[in-house]
Amino acid sequence: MDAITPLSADEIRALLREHDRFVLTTHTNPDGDALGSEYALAHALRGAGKTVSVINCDPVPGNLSFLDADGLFQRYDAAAHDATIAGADMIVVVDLNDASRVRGMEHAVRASAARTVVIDHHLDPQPFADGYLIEQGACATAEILYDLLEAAYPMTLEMATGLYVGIMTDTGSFRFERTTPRVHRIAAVLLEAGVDQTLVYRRIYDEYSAGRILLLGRVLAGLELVCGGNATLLRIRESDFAETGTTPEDSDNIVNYGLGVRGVEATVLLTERSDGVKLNFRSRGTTSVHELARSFGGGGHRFAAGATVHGAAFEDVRARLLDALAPLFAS
Ligand SMILES: [Mn+2]
Repeated sequence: MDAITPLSADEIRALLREHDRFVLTTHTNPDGDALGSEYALAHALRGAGKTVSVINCDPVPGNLSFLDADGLFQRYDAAAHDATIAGADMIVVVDLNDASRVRGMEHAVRASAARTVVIDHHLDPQPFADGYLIEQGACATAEILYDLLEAAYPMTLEMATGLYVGIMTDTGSFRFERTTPRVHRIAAVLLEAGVDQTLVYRRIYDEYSAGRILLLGRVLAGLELVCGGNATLLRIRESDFAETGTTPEDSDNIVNYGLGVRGVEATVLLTERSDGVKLNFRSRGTTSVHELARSFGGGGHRFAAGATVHGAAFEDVRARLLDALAPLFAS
């Protein structure tokens, strides 16, 4: 498969109707949009009498575990799940467009004869699926799913909760650039369906472990102003996780603190991992960081992107990063 075949929302709705045994999956380190989208789609399909397995390569982070109260999300294990993936008649991949981002599951997804469809809002889709519904202007995959599902399935509280989680988290709680009037109208429909917005926010952002707050303190203490005050760097060393009793999933969202400095247009969080350095890029909305992420082998969106540099030393990556950042603010 070497081309991207676009599918319309109507075509996807027809495929969802015609198939019976579904596997849903999403990217490594799943976030609120990834898991909320899976949650909403799984409940819509189950409500329509379909068999649905949600299988991800990584576990559900603690702050989103309220979506997993009924054990919906399964962590991929070849022995347990390859038969399910092979026996599915449709695979829906949400919030990613590159098969390598399902990591160890990639071979099973590619080997399955199931119809494989991608629903996503990232740039640079890679050919691996049978069809793609990609809207790069959508604030979240959950926004695309709302359009796909709302006319075809009764909006249950579970569906509305999943979609709200996806939209709330991917818009930075309704503040990022693509939070259009329409996104607020969708949110209104989801609240009318019974979503408790106070509870959802609290569970995701106000119930961190003490270790996470200690980790945040270390990151903030290490903030560096670079590029003449136009950018910041944040860092997490591997020892920071051990010493605060946290894991990499506890660093979700910390990157955004790098933009909270007057005059700063872009920020990068460097996270030291056992196999290299992970980079998270954020921009306030004028300077694109997408090409920068691509130059480190990653990708994402114009103003929010990521990359992982494998097998490289922390200080070397930092030096390369400073060289790559400088031209963005040269004029
Ligand atoms: Mn997303």
